[in-house]
Amino acid sequence: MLDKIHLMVQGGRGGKGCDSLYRRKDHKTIPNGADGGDGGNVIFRASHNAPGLDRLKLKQHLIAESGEHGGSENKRGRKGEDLIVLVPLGTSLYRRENHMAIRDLCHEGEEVIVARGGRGGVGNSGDREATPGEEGEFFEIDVEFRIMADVFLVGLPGSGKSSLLHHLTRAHVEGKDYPFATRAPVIGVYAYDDYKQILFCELPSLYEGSTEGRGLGTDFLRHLARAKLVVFMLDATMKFSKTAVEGLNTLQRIIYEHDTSFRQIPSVVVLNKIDQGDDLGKMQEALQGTGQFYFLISVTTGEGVESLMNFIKERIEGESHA
Ligand SMILES: Nc1nc2c(ncn2[C@@H]2O[C@H](COP(=O)(O)OP(=O)(O)OP(=O)(O)O)[C@@H](O)[C@H]2O)c(=O)[nH]1
Ligand SMILES: [Mg+2]
Repeated sequence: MLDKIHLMVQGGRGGKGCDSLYRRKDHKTIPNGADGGDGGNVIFRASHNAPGLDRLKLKQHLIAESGEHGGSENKRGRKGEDLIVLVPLGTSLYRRENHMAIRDLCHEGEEVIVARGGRGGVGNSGDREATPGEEGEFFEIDVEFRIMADVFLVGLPGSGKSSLLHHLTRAHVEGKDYPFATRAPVIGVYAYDDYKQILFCELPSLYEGSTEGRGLGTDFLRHLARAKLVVFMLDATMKFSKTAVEGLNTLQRIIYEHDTSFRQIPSVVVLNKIDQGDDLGKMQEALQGTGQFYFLISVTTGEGVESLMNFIKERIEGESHA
């Protein structure tokens, strides 16, 4: 899935004002040229039905319709149609020249004018001087999509993120018996109490080498920007870290180095596969020492999962009432 693209957007050109004279029977000339129509605006609108950014990428230059030229006999030019560009919820727009944010579009129907159409020219009626229409605004913009989910699963390779996601949401992922099986973010919806839901997102795995571009890199971490809660997934069988705390430190270092503001996101530590781990008492003690909320679970046996979910529900519900 492509989630960062560069586009050129341009408002429609304003229609020309008309320069026209009407000769009356008494030979007096009367100017009767009308104004041109304004050019259309380029508007970005968030929609659940929007295609991915891949589709927009195919059309790199988006231009709204021009206004019609003014006519004689005071016939005003029609305004150009606005060009409405549908983008998925979670899209952010930036001016390319200075990377200034234009707007985050996070709610259905939310919209912003990105390039205004040019004003239509003035016609000569009423003895004004006829003018051409103005050009529409032109901007180069960066369009970035970040997944809108409540809870992000961030973890060591093979720690059981896909297994947990599938267990909770029936998302179309499966635990795989090899690491780095999840190569792109996966979303699942956890539904409870008839009408409530929590959106989960599994991100590809991180480990020591990720920041050197090994494994799957760290680009996908920008999706965390709108996370309400991060779950740090560790593996009690210690395949990718010597101890639980070392694994946690690795994960935290990588995401906080990626963006220091991620430190503000509430988090919880989950040590999975306790059905297979040795020396759980020691691990628990070490985790206790980090001052983090933590849960010991096994997705395979279901142990601890309910307590974890009660914690998550409380957190997310608290967040939405805040
Ligand atoms: N014993 C045991 N095995 C588990 C548990 N949870 C997951 N597994 C197994 O661990 C392996 C990896 O699980 P995944 O869910 O694919 O792990 P992941 O974190 O999504 O891994 P990647 O995304 O591929 O890096 C699979 O073979 C799972 O069946 C558990 O609680 N206990
Ligand atoms: Mg996975």
